[in-house]
Amino acid sequence: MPRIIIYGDIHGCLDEWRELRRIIGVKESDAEIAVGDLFSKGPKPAETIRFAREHGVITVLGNHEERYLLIGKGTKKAEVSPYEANCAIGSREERSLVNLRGENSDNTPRYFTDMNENDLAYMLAMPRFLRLTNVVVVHAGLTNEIDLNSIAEDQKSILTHIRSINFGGGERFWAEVYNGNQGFAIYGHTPHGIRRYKYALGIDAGCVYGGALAAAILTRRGNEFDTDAIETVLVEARERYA
Ligand SMILES: [Mn+2]
Repeated sequence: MPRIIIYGDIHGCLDEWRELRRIIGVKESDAEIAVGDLFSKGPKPAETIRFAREHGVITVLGNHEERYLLIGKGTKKAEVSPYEANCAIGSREERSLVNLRGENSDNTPRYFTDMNENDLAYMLAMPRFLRLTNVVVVHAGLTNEIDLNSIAEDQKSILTHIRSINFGGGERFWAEVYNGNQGFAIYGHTPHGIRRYKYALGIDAGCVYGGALAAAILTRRGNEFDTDAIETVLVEARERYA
């Protein structure tokens, strides 16, 4: 039976990702999804993007891809702060490939020049979330106020950045208070390991920090997925990269 395999934050840890895929025994018929942050901090950024593209992996936009695209637009690195940026990724015309390569930019990450136009096109096409009937895949998380069918501009960066929120006068991790109104959420971004909440499952096990790379494997139950039977698989980091 075809599987849906969802990977946590890879951050350029391509060797661990290959090993994880080997252990899972990924087949042609499986669908692969990554929760975003394919690069930054880790050893093989451009190679990881290329690998994802060439293997037909659907990657949900992470804050690092978002930031990369904003910098490519000409926004100075220091000016890109999570909530003010509001994911202001412009039109396709604004995001010229020359700028995205960083050829006109002072804050050019080393790996810009390793990427080709297909890699960039892959990044530009990353969705902010993926809905799979009763499951939603998002990089960082959700709030109970967000309606993914009509998400406001100023809510978009929440999906790529959220960690704690104000709730009842105190700070709480978003997933502790999420009521599941957009579906069962599978997310990365916060490297706290495999963590299960009533309506969410975190799968960033901090590979780039010397932790592990995780995958969640979904099993179908009719048209939906059985969120009580999500299998998780982990591969330990080969070293601490960040
Ligand atoms: Mn992140």
